[in-house]
Amino acid sequence: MGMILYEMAMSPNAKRARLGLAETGAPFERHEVNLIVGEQKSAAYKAIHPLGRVPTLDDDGVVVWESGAILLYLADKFPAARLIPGTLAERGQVYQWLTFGETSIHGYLGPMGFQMFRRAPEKRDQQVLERGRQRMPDVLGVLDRQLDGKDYVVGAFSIADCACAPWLELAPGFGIDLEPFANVRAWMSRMRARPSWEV
Ligand SMILES: N[C@@H](CCC(=O)N[C@@H](CS)C(=O)NCC(=O)O)C(=O)O
Repeated sequence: MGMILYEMAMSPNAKRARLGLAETGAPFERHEVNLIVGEQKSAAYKAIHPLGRVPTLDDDGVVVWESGAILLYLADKFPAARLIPGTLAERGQVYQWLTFGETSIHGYLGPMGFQMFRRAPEKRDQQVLERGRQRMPDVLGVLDRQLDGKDYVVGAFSIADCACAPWLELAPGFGIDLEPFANVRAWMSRMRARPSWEV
């Protein structure tokens, strides 16, 4: 059966997992779950992801959901892909920035994305959008300083990059200006240039 990624192509959380999968070089099958028509809440899908969200990885019967967990699983399964560094100190940094991607970045941009993509313009909760626009510059400043002098978040490419980049791609469309964050912009360009970005 091999690896199957249940995803929706345009979902940034799914893109995190897909980036990791593409970086391994291993074959995998993509199964589109149509979130717009509610396929994620079907009984069949909830049998593999009880919350009814994407992404989910099914690796020959080993089912993992939560994009961060999928990335960690892939890093363990494919050591030759070097998705995570070797020393505990370096791995600690990857865990930190991977979690930063899930909490600090997704924490603001996820709810903004829900308003932007799932609500009609006149029904959008402006407080959610305003809070994200106010708080994200702090988050971006921290990431920008971390990237100073580095090609990727912890130096070498890792799953931390896969966890942080997909939501940031949407930030300008949500009214968040990336202009002041030159290191973030340069790193996003490097991410877009990797073949995995287009998979
Ligand atoms: N923390 C989860 C978040 C997953 C998530 O919220 N996915 C969204 C798509 S970006 C989803 O499936 N939403 C559908 C729904 O909640 O009904 C992860 O990183 O995998």
